[in-house]
Amino acid sequence: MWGVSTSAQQIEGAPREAGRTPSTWDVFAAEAGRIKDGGDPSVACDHYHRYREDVALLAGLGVGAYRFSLSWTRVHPDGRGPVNEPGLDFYDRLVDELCAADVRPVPTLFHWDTPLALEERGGWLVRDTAHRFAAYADAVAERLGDRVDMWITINEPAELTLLGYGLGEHAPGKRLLFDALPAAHHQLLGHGLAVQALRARGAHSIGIANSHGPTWAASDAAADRAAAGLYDLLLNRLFAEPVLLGRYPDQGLADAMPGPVAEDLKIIAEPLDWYGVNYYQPTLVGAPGPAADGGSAYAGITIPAELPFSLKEIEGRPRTAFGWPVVPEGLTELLTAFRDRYGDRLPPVHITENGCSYDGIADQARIDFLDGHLRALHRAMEAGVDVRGYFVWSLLDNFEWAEGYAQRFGLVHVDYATLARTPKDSYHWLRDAIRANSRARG
Ligand code: IFM
Repeated sequence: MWGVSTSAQQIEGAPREAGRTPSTWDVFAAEAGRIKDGGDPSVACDHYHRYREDVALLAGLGVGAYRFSLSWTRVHPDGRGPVNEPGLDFYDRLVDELCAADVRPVPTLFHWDTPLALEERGGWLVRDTAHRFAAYADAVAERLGDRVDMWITINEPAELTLLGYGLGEHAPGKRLLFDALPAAHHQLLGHGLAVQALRARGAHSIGIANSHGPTWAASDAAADRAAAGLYDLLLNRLFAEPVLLGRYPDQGLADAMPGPVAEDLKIIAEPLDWYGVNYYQPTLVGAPGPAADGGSAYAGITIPAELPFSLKEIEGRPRTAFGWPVVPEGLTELLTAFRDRYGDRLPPVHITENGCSYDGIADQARIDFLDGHLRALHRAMEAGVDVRGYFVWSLLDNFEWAEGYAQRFGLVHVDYATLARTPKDSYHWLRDAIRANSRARG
């Protein structure tokens, strides 16, 4: 399955249309100094009004599937019932348009934009949010379930936990360090409850989109290897193992979680039809430096010295405009490691995100990136990993969170002054690759 991905907060704009209320990101972006260059998502790509043009771009690209997310506050402006039908109408129209263009709609229910009304009551630090999320999943499935058969519950709970609640670099801007762990548990619980809600509405293709990457030790020294193991625990195993194995990878982590954890894990481990992996890069990890260093800087984010690891630059690789190293073979390594780690507990895999930021419409560097990663994916498949789909991040240049509009991940260029869309060279390259691949497969 070939697809592309986007998310509501990053492309839609129209923050007050049809009864929508603010999300955590609307409020966070309005605070001085939070977003590079002072950008905010209030217009973004204006996809809310231009979705027909964007669906035509999808059809022209020839993808079979489109992964988008719903803005929870369009559906539940107060974070709870009753449903705001005019808000849900937008997704009804979008799904109709996709079906008419023969593009399979693949909605993600939650991609970081928590309703402000829920954040004010504790957000993902409190258990109630998981139950509110399940009620929202039920409402969406009731309306769209006649045309949608493939669902994603949540996107990258690791990033929301680490960047949003741990380090305060993303909304909701809390700097709780390890006290952020309950946010991970409640997102995972919300995921499990949403799987139950979707299945009760007849859904039969459900997955999660977790971000994963190999973690490499900066050296063979025991302290570096221990730090890399800890980072692997926090980025990969903390989010994969509850879902795939029904347990936390480490008793210390389980003990840090609130509520009836053993009972919750049974819900979190509801069997999935497939497992979504978002892959961008490996991480090179070392022991923490001296506190006087003030921590390590990584992709624009400062890892405080009090955390038990430091992140290092991977040298000798091409870099994206974001400064991220380009390491396609990390995708092969990651997928084969997951297969070895989880065996038959790992369902078929979809790559739910992979992509890069580069400037320009003549974007040969993006073509090289995609080409390299598709070859790496192919090698994982040859090694026996059951991969069913590949979704490029992203269809459009868009609001890249704390980076504002500085990082362009799109196959389609967006002129933010005029909102004109211009397909880049990579769009045409991918269209041809999809065509050739479909012919090869008959
Ligand atoms: O833009 C983000 C997306 O929202 C989540 N995954 C990573 C992308 C690039 O940073």
